[in-house]
Amino acid sequence: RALAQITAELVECRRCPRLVAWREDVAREKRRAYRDQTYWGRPVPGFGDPDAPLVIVGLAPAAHGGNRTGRMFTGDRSGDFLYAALYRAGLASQPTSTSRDDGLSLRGVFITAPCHCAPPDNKPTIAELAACRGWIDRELAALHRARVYLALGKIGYDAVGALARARRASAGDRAEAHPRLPPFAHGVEASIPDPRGGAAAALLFGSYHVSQQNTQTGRLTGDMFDEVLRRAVSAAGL
Ligand code: DU
Ligand code: SF4
Repeated sequence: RALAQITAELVECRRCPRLVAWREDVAREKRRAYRDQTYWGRPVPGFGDPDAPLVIVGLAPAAHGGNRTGRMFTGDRSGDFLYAALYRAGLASQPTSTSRDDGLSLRGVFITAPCHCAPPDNKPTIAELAACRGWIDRELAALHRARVYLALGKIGYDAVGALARARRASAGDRAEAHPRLPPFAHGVEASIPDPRGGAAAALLFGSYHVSQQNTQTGRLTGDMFDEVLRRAVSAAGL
């Protein structure tokens, strides 16, 4: 299967020296609460339904979340918020996500990120995002039914927009066929060229990121996220 092949190659990637050092340092030093666990400490593959029409695009794995468990949004507060919402929407088999073998499965949705390794301060550099772009590009290409994208935060939003533009450019499509990508905002919705290179347009939604910084301060509430998710789910025909 295409995704399994991508995963097998991705987890060996050592292209970004700063991120390789960080993901391995964090895995060695650990957080006290997790000191008995073996951290993943590698690139974190996308996760979910290979037949998904809806793709959620985050930012990067968290140092003690995905970088510990080896699965996107698993084992941290962002994941608690996200998977609870996916469960409410009927897309996740359970509301919690604690480890790679917790039995969670997704239906209709796939989750990935433009940066597959945990970055210091949750901030990949422009060069690291550029280096990692080939991986998400391949993942999307393997998601043969993907047509609606829900980006969590500006970086994921711009990354999907850039992939879509690159596909259009390589297809020789006319620029005026799609309006300029509107700036990122919570609840924004944009028609974009298919990031998978197909002829039909795709749809890109933006939401504030599900990080604690947003969910603990009330900048992003469960209701606000559910509302955008509901629109994306409906557009995806789920
Ligand atoms: O068992 P598998 O088909 O190789 O799937 C790998 C991985 O993906 C497993 O942890 C469940 C998840 N998954 C899912 O969430 N939804 C699907 O429809 C298929 C697989
Ligand atoms: Fe490789 Fe991406 Fe990790 Fe860089 S961020 S080392 S390109 S998987």
